[in-house]
Amino acid sequence: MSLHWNEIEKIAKAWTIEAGENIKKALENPIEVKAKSNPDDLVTQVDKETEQFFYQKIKETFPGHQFLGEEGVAEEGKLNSLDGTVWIIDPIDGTMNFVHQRYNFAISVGVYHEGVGMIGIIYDVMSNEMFHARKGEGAFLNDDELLPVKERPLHEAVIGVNGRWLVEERNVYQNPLRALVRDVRSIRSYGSAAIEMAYVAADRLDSYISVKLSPWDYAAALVILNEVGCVASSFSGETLSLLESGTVVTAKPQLHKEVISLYLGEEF
Ligand code: 2AM
Ligand code: CA
Repeated sequence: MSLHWNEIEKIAKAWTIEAGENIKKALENPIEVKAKSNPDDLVTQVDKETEQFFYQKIKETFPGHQFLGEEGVAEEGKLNSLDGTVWIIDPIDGTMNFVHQRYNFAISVGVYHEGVGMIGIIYDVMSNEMFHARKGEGAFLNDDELLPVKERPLHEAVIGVNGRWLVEERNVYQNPLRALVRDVRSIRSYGSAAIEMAYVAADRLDSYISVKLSPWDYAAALVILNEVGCVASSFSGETLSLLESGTVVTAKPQLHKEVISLYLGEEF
């Protein structure tokens, strides 16, 4: 069984590197950008081609596996169960960075078996940093093993959060988030949830918080975070769904408890 997952992990990493090379090549030409749900929600032909690349590879190599991707290229339509082995993929996490900066975006690949996270890969394409983990085998940044995380008190914590959530009037969490941002040492916003959660695992951030993420944003991150002893849940402390979007708080365990009990866990 463990050899099986070892093989799948090797294949998944090789495909991720190849997809990254294709994305770098695509950046040599103009990128065609379209808006999705709103004018700031962007998608490019590279997002779609990259998802298609993974979908084809998975269907050819593992015809019995299921597929969930942000751009919805799967011919079988929407995923509605986590039965068997499921690949959950964000072809480009941080599309706005991809378009505006040509930097700070990642390919995120999570592989789950009967709902349990087995493999997580977050590949920051331009910085050549691959964060990866296999269940029970530790987490790595390229060839270096990541250490189990050490706690830092809340007032010394640096957390990843998108500043928009602090000024968005319709966001019911605006006030508790503002209180949290006042109390921590500082905040950072990199524009790619996958990279920010990988940074929590690598101890570059103490926590990452978002009012809305989707399964493809965090599927890979959950596997990596778990291996270094970090915790992830919704703002009310529930396990994250792999089929629905929602609020997300990831952090070192003690900090996670404090953020939920003192700031985000109550109804406001
Ligand atoms: P994306 O680039 O794959 O869309 C930006 O703060 C982060 O939030 C990115 O990881 C982005 O992923 C994600 N994101 C942006 N809009 C989102 C939405 N409506 N639902 C879920 N995730 C979103
Ligand atoms: Ca995406």
